[in-house]
Amino acid sequence: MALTQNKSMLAWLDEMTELLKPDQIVWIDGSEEQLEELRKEACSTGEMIKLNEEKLPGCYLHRTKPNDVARVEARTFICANSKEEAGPTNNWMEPADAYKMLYDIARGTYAGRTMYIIPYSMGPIGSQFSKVGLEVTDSIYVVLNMAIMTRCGKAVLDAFGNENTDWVKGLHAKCDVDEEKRYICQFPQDNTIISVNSAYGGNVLLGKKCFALRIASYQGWKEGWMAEHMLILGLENPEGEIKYVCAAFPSACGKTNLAMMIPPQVYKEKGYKVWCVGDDISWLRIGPDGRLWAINPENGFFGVAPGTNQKSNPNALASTRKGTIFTNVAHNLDDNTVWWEGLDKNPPVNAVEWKGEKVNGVEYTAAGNKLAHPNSRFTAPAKNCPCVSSEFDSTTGVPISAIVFGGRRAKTAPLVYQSRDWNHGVFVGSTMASETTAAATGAVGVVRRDPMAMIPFCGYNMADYWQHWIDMGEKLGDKAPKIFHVNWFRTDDEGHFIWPGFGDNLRVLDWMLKRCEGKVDAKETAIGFVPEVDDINLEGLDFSKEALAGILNVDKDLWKAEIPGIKEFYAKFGDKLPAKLQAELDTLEAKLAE
Ligand code: GTP
Ligand code: SPV
Ligand code: MN
Repeated sequence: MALTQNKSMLAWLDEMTELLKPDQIVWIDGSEEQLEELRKEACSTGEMIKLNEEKLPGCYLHRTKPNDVARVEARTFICANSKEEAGPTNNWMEPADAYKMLYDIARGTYAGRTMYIIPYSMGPIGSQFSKVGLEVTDSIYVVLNMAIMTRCGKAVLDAFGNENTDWVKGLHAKCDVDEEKRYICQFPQDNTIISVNSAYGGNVLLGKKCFALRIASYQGWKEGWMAEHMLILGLENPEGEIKYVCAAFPSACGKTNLAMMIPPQVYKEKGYKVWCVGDDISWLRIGPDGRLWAINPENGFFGVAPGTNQKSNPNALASTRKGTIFTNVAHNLDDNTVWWEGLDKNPPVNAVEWKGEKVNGVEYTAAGNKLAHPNSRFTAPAKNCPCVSSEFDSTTGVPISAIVFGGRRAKTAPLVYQSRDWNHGVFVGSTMASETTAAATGAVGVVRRDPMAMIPFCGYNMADYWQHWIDMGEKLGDKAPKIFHVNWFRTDDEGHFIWPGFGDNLRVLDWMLKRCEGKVDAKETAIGFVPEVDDINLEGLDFSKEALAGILNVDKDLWKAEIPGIKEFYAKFGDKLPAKLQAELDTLEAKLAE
């Protein structure tokens, strides 16, 4: 029986049923009993493997097809009414053509399968910030992941009501998981998402990147708010005051790690604490007090497994110890647990690598093979995180003091710098560059422009998006958060990371918040304000001031060499490039020539 009488929802579901021809229809009501039934069913078909109930209670392992392990940016489309609306950085398809092609691919593919209908809320149910979606899917794995990543079930529909039409349609059909026919399409003007021929994370958990970033960024533009690829953390000082920070880093560049880091010992002793509000996505609005407020629209973490360990990120690891779904990690057959590169130095002898082949893990890794896929992930409930913020379910969100941009740059970008003002900060975000990672298919380690870490996720023309940032800054005025840029990934001549990173990044956050409060001076350079060497606290850290000076250094020649790349990138936007960004570029060029 339908869980809602909402007319617009029922009409669309009729259309989907007619198109997809499922054998059965199951509404996801959000109850633990129903989810438990589905877990059992997934285990009975081999779709999931139940892990050691003592060591990892309520945890499961899933393997995707080897051709389906990451987001597919080349096959992701913004189906806006015109190519110009999608802009030069998005793939575009004419909406009518796209619907026809996608419906032809999906038609009848639920035959012999069940259509699961997932009602979900991005953001706490009933919050003014939140938005509702329906996802239909033929994958239990998707249902179980969405049940962790979102607030879902009957309660969402009850709060939504029967007349409301402001919701997002999401069709997922795994079809044959054929990569030649894989498409991830967003129709911003119709609040619609269609994803076919994949069964991997970011391509199919439609509430996440497809809705909460691509569709929501467009909605935010139209409605006067922002959807960003940003973590949200609270830093509590010894006086018990908490200041909140949002940070945008490209995929697999450290958001989850920063969002739940453990302060270095010297800070812990003084009473500093970090609270995690979100690790991937922020929705930001101007509050009644004129400040910028953020919520995390998600309810769980879909985090990168490799590199997560007791030392690098104990809070993330703790989050994965119960009620978690692991995807494409290695299976340790000795004790029915999981393993990944960087978990510890003891790969299991008796292992199944991520593609499903039984191997001797010690020999296999010694020969240079990876047991877990580099983009293997955990789906963990946010409530599992030992440092989850008490504001996690707040319907009004948290006020933001600082916005941080960052990426992977072996050279060029210093450890940290601050923009001169909001518009200069928008310029810094718009010219961000980072080395690509395994989070998307394609080459890894290639430097590309990734403005605000949104290149794969902006649902409209990026020039309009930058103008929207500038407009938001104007509305915020002197209440605007301060904008910074960080780079944890500077390398030495042997290619080793110089800065220790992880928990020690708090030392840099500390400087940023002191800057926000006007408690510390800085050195003005051509690219913005850089810390004086003595102002980054190195107490308790085996790291020399000379090394720090090295990674704070702004090399004018390297920056001059950046300019042609920025110009080339900006040129793609033609007349649409906001004049204020062109002016910032001219200023940078002039300052570098001084
Ligand atoms: P998405 O979930 O793809 O959006 O990624 P993310 O930005 O949340 O990245 P995450 O925190 O999962 O980090 C990805 C990789 O970067 C992991 O392998 C980490 O070990 C590594 N990493 C994170 N923080 C640091 C750091 O401060 N220094 C160094 N050297 N590596 C880091
Ligand atoms: C990212 O790639 O930025 C992720 C993982 O957070 S996915 O959900 O697959 O997009
Ligand atoms: Mn992400």
